[in-house]
Parts: sequence; structure tokens; C-alpha cells
Amino acid sequence: STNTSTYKRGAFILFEGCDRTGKSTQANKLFEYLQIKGHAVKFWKFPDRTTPIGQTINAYLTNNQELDDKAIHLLFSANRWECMPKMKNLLLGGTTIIVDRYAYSGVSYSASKGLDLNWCRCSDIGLLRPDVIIFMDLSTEESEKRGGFGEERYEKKDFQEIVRKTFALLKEKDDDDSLWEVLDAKQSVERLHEQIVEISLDIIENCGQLPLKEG
Ligand code: T5A
Ligand code: NA
Repeated sequence: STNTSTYKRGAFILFEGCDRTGKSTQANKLFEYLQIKGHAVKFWKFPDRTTPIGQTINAYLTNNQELDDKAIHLLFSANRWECMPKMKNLLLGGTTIIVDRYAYSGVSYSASKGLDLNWCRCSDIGLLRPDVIIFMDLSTEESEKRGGFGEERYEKKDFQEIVRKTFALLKEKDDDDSLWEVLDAKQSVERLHEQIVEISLDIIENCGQLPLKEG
């Protein structure tokens, strides 16, 4: 029979980028759009600050707790691992998940502090792979002008500059670099949303027959 042609898993749509580049704004807009259009869709954000691990991460990011660079790296990673069973079930059950930051942030931010890039990748090996990475690219001059910049640990211009370069390196090194959709995040919220809707509908339509990838 042709069972496989009717089965559709959900799509894993990931937003990545430096701080204040508009990831949450666009992830939420996409979520609302897909919901209104009747798609089964869930929203996920990393770090997920609601779990016990996430609460420690929050204390670190808000400068209320100090942690060794490698220890906090592993906590960010563990925070993703603890969500894997739920995310996997949703995807296999046909629900699309929109994810705001993931392992690419994990590796970029930690490596930008000087940790070895390959060491940083190890703890995320085996996590579910996204179907698309919507990368919001913005110069640090522009992101700095946006609301709220400067409140949390990593929101410093020089550091963000390094993080942006590290993200670019990750894309360059990715065997699957067709996963990356780099958008000019300086455009208007509406203009970006239109492009993101187009990319996402294409992914939702075409990922269904492919198995979920881990690794
Ligand atoms: N981190 C994260 C790690 O070190 N390791 C990890 O493994 C992970 C997962 C917190 C920090 O944790 C680090 C990275 C981060 O430094 P977070 O909770 O995602 O990560 O950070 P947030 O503070 O929630 O979000 P960001 O700072 O990344 O901002 P967003 O989501 O990119 O931007 P957004 O949408 O909130 O917009 C920022 C401002 O810009 C405006 C918005 O209105 C808002 O004021 N804006 C625009 N202005 C003009 N034009 C546009 N197109 C605009 N779009 C949005
Ligand atoms: Na955000």
C-alpha cells in the first residue's frame, strides 16, 4: 500500500542568531500564522528556563550565579536533552515545532568564550536535527540599537561580534549547509515575516516523507 505517502510528520523549524536580532518576534508571528491556518504547531524556546536546569541557567544569565564555562555549556545542552522525548513525540505525531534557539547557539556562545569548538559540539551529538535553520543576521551596530540590549550576561557589543563570526563558521563547516536560510534581519518585521512564511510552508510540505534525523 502507499501508507508512506499519506503519513506526515511535523517539521522542526529553528530560529537562530545573535542577541536582539528579532528571533522571538518572528518565531511568535510564525506560530500565530500557522495556528490560524489550522496547522498542528507548538512553540519551544531554549533555554527553557522553567525546568530546574533552566532555572540555574537563568540565574547564570542574569548574573546571579557564577559557573565554570564548561559546566554552564553542559547545562545548556542538558536543557535540550531533557526536552527531546517530548519534541520527538510531537514531531512523529504530526505537530510542527517552532524552536527559538538550539544547539547552534549552544556551540557559538561557548566557543566564543574560548572553549574548543569541537569539544563544544560533543554534548549535543544525537539531538534531533532541524529541517531548516532560519538565521537572523544583523550587524552588532543595529542589534545594539534595539530595546533591552545590555541587560544579560552576553549582551555586550564585542562579544556579540565574536558570536556572529562563530555562527558563520558553523554554517561554513556544516555538511548540511542547505539547512541554513540566512535572512537580512534589518528588514521590517512584516517583510521578514513574509519570507519566513514562504520558507516554512515549503518545509512543512516537503519534510513529511523524510525520517527524523538525529545526530
Ligand atoms: N545561550 C542560549 C547560550 O549561551 N547557550 C545556549 O545553548 C542557548 C540556547 C539567552 C542567552 O543565552 C545564550 C544566548 C543568549 O545570550 P534568549 O533567552 O533566547 O537567550 O535571549 P532573549 O533575551 O530572549 O532574546 P534575544 O536577545 O536573543 O532577542 P531576539 O529574540 O533575537 O529578539 P526579539 O524578537 O526579542 O527583538 C528584540 C528587539 O528588537 C525589536 C523588538 O521589538 C525588540 O524590542 N525588533 C525589531 N526592530 C526593528 N526591526 C525588526 N525587524 C525587529 N524585530 C524585532
Ligand atoms: Na528571544
